[in-house]
Amino acid sequence: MSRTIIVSNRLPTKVLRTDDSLSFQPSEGGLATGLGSIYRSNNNVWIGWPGLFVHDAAEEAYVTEQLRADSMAPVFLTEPEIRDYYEGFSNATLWPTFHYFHQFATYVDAHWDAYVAVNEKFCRAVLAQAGPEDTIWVHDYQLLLLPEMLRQARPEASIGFFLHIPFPSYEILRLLPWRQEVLHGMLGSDLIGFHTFGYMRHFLSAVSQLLGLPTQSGEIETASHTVRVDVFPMGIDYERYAQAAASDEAAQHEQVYREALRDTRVILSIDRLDYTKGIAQRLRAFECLLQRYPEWREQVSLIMVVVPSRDQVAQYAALKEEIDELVGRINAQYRTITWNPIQYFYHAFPLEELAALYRMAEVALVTPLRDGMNLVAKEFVACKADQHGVLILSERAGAARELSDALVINPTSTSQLAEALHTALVMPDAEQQTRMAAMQALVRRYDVFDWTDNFLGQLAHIKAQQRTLATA
Ligand code: GDG
Repeated sequence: MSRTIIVSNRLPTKVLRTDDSLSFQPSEGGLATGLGSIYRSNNNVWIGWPGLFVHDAAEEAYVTEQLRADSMAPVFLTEPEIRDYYEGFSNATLWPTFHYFHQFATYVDAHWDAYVAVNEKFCRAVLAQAGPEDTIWVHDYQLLLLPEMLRQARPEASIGFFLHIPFPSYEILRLLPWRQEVLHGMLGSDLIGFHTFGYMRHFLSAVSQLLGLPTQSGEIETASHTVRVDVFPMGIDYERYAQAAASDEAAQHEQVYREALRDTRVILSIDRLDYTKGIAQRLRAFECLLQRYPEWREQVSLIMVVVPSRDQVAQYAALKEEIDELVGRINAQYRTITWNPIQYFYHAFPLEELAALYRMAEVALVTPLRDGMNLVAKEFVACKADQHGVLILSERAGAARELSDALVINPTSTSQLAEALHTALVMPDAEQQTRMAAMQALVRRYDVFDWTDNFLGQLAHIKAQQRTLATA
């Protein structure tokens, strides 16, 4: 019986070293939820890095055995590999380039070499698991070369690839010295998925201009096979968020928060620390709101959750400093004895508390400068049982293609953002409800399970067509 093999840089379980023992912690990420029912059924498997540097062969065997019991197969990476392949090429070259922050990108040959070598390592790990009839679904920018490596080894395999971040325009992609290699790597797939039509169009244009391959109606003819390219906007586990927000636990948290905030109205901002997320711009817009509309002083609080991420990298450390400084300055200028404008947290919250924040916020401020999709926007919508609340959403988040009932803004404009905040705070209940109901219907219908079914369904269909053609 054919199996489905999921491949991503990180496994959905993180192995942590505490003193002398190891602990296994499940990841809460959207991908882990969406694919949870897939990799745990039918003898399927998820291949990826467990987030741990193993000390010796015995430890490696122990971790492998533990993960095997939960349908996972680890790829062990060394510290130099993580430094050069992950922090280097993935996060300091591809991430900034694909998010249009090319001024932050470094182009280091040794990082590229490590990227190739680690993709090869993943390839060996997949080949050790995959039979000729199996379906292999590769995820994200850390593994762009893997589909073609797999294709070389298994010409008949069924290979899908999904990119979770934006695919940039041709003019940006061509800054990358290894642009052709990257495109060839992706084209090993039978099916390539993107969050939005725009990303797909950029990819097709890059393939045509840089590789000279014909691209017609979402299909690319390579020397060996046809590659189908399509749009699959990723969703969330709607019911999980709706239920978490409706739980007694969330209601209790909300009550505590409301008392602490003295019933001021709440604007919510939640992100990983990243320069793509527009966190500093958001703070300036909040400051502009307080300046321009003094009537909101002491009436509104901004709850800002920033989840630590990549803070060893220079740009991230600088951003953290900028945020600390802005928060300090704005709070110092506007606070009163009984009111603090910004409640700033530099740590993650457990899901129930996060749901309580979503539930109590009247406005969610989701204003990335670039974002593949942005799941926070969808989670906020899922948590609004009473259909009150306004989503302010950047036009440069993939989610804006679907959530057109949000207040869609250009995040570069402080003034526009401040006006959107004011509009959200004075929006009549009936309008909030109409907008929220429309967004809820969409986010509920196109959830993460629908996304998974759609992608794997289309991949199966493509393969079946290929097999029919081959035998005709
Ligand atoms: C990449 C792409 C694309 C955040 N704070 C807490 C917490 N979170 C969770 C959110 C959400 C997730 O983290 C963040 O997801 P995003 O989609 O917003 O952003 P990235 O991490 O950059 O993800 C992105 C995504 O892949 C999927 O394709 O949408 O564009 O960049 O789920 O809820 N979770 C908890 N506590 C927190 O404090 N428990």
